[in-house]
Amino acid sequence: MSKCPLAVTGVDPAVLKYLEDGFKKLQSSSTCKSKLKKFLTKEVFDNLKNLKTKTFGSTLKDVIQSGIENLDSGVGVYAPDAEAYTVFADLFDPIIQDYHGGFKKTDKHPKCTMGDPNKFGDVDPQGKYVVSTRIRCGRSVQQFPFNPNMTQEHYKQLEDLVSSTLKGLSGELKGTYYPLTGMTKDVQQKLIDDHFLFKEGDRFLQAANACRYWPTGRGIFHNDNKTFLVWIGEEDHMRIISMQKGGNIKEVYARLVKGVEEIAKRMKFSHDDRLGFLTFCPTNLGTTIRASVHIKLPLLAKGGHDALQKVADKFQLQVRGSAGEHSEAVGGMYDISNRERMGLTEFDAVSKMFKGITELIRMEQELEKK
Ligand code: ADP
Ligand code: DAR
Repeated sequence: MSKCPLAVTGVDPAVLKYLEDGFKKLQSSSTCKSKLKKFLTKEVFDNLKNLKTKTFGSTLKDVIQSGIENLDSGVGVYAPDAEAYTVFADLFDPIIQDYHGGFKKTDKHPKCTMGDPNKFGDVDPQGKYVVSTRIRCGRSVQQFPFNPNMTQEHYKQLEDLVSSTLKGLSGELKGTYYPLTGMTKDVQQKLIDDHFLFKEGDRFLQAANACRYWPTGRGIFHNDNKTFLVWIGEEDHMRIISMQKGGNIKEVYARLVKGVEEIAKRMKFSHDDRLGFLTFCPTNLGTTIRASVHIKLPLLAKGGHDALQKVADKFQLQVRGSAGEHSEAVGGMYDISNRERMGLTEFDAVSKMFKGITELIRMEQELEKK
């Protein structure tokens, strides 16, 4: 019996059978390299399989089902509610440490520190390499579970709460909410193709039970210029986004800071003293910041994605394709961003991207001279 005050027992026998079969499938796979496989040892599995979270009754199945159904997952786990990070800590903590550059279970994420956006500038003033800049963070609204345990009513309540709160924004942040329900496929696809709206059908999220009742409760808020946007009900309850053409990190970050601070005056977010802001996926915990550029570095990228990632590793940067995660680069344009989001401040996360991209551009220019 767990000593965790947020844990209760009494898991349904059908869930236990799924877990036993899933554990065998995971352990017998010779190709799976997920962090789930690496850290779900028999001891951890036996410690956790009979536990549920106290408030929403989330089980280990809710945590690992995506990684069981998708053996090619990189991580393979999601948190079905805020309590899961505590109840299933034996699995989450080593995964967090492995992904976030050694953030140990005894480490404490720093207080939210946005810092001064004016310390940044334009990472590519000549506009030769950087096509656009995007900085986003995720927020989970207190009192709601995360995707796997959200009912249709939860999605409707979340959408009503967030969209009505965003109506209070003014100035550059003022905008309109567009629900996916009723949005024409043409409008939706144009927003996705223009990198404003989240894609649909991610098999990892589907297997995590993150797409139920779709498109109920899902949508996008954005200002007229589409430089300040908020996603509702995709992977996280909210993704708050600032983006624009070019490499002016200062302007993009300043707008995000203003937007996050304005929204934080109006809503309460799930936050943990040790882990920082809580999100559906453990890769987004802490600052939840992903600061990215769409960038063309033809000489550094001559060897393709993997070659560019090898260079980017030096600066703890992650390389994604032109349409973001799980996509390929089109026309030599890559999405490069900070990889780690925990154990550092929001300002540090953006600073890592700013410094890393500055170095990559310098390296590209050195190659141009040869
Ligand atoms: P997230 O950033 O929310 O983790 P994705 O990697 O799927 O999710 O990216 C979401 C969308 O944001 C995709 O359409 C992606 O092309 C777009 N995107 C990411 N970085 C940039 C950028 N610097 N400029 C323009 N669009 C971007
Ligand atoms: N499919 C998950 C994705 C992990 C990180 N990306 C997120 N959260 N969008 C995996 O384990 O590969």
